[in-house]
Amino acid sequence: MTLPNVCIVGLGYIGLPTAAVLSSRGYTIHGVEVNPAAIQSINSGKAHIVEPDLDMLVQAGVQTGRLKAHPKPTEADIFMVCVPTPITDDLKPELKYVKAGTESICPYLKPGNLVILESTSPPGTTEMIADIVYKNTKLKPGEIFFAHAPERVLPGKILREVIENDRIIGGIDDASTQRCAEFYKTFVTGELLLTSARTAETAKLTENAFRDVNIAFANELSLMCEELGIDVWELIRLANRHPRVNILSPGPGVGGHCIAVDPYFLVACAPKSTHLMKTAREVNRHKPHWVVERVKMRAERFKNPRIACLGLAYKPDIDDLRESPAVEIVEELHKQIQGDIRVVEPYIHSHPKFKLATLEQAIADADIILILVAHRPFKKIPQHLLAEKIIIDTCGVMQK
Ligand code: SAJ
Repeated sequence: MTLPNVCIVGLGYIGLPTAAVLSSRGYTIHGVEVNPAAIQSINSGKAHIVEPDLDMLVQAGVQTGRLKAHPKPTEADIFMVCVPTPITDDLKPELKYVKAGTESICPYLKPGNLVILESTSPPGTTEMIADIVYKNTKLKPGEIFFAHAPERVLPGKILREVIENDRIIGGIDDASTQRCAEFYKTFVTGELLLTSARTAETAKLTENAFRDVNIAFANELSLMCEELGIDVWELIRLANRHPRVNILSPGPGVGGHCIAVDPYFLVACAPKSTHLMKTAREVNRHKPHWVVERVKMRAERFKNPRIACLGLAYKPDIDDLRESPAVEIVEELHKQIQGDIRVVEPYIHSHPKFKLATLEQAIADADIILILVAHRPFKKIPQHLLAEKIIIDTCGVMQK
C-alpha cells in the first residue's frame, strides 16, 4: 500500500517531532519552515530544538530521503498545520500564523485532501481555516476534509507521547473526523477519541486550564505558608498523604507556551463564565514578582550582593525558555538590584541578554543562591558549597 504524502507546515516543537515520527513509519514528509537556519539544520540531519532522541530520528529521516525541510509547501495528500498560536499583548489569541500557514497551502490543495490543524487554537479555528481555504481557492465546500487533532505532548517526552497519547480528533463534519482518524490510526497507539472540531479545540484548552488552576493552588499555598511561617513542601507532602488529595508543586511561576497561554483563549472566548481560570492566571503571573521581592528583601543587607541565579528554562531539563518565569525574574533582578548577578543555564550555550556562568563559577563566592529551575545538575550540588549562603529555593530542589 502506498502511504499518503504529508506536508507539515511549521517544523517547531510539534511539527518536527511529528515529521520525524511519521518518516520513521515510512511516510514521505515535505516539511515547511520559515526559519532558514532551521531548514539548514534539519536538512543536515540535526534537530534545531533539544528533545531527547529527536536528532537520531531526524537524521534517519533525512538519510532515507523521507524527511526534508523547505521554505514553501508542495502538493500532498495530507497537510498538517503545526504553527505557534501565541497571545497578543491584550491577552487575545494570536491567529496570524495559522492564517498565514493556511494561506500558504491554498495554491497546492486538491479535492480529497485532508487539512489537519494541530496547533492549540480557540473554538472555531478549524472552521475558520476551512473558510480561508474556500475563499482563496476555487474549491467548493465539501471538497476538502478539515479536522483538529490537538497535540498534547509534554516537552521532554515528545517522541513517546506523539505515539502513545490518546488523541482527540474533531472534524468540521463526520467525514473529516473519519478521514483524520484513519491517518492517526497508522502511527498512534493511544486511543482515538472522536468528536467535533469545536469540542476538540475546547478540550485541549480545558486540559491546560485545569493544570494552570491546580498549579495556582500550589503557588497560592507557597505565599500563604510564607505568611504563616510554615514549610510549604512539608505541608504539601503531608496533605498529599490523603487518598484523594494530590497537590502539585509550587514554582517561580508558570511558563511555557501552553499552560501560561491557553487559559486566556478560553477567558477571551467566554469572559463571563471563566472567573476561576482568570484568577488562576493572575496568581501564577504574580508569582515571579513575589520571588523578586523575596530576593530583594534578603539582599538588602549586602552592599553589593552576589546572586547566583540557577536556571532559565521554563521547566526542568529542557532548553526551552519561552514564557519562562525564571527569565522574567532574572531580568527584574538586573533592573532592580545593584549587585553582581550570575546566571547559570546548563542546557543552553548562550543567551542574548545574560552572560552565562558555569555552576561552579556562579556559586563559588555567591551571597545568595536563587534556584529557579529544578534541573538535574542543581540537585547534585555538594552541600559544602552551599554552606553559609542564603538559599532561596523556588522549586523544591533542596527537598529530599
Ligand atoms: N509547573 C509547576 N508546578 C507543577 C507542574 C508544573 O510550577 O507541579 C510549571 C512548570 O515548571 C512550567 C509550567 O508549569 O513552568 C508548565 O509545565 P508543564 O510540565 O505542566 O506543562 P507544559 O507546558 O510543558 O506542557 C503542557 C502539558 N499539558 C498538560 O499537562 C495538561 C502537555 O501535555 C501539553 O501537550 C502542552 O502543555 C501543550 O502543548 O499544550
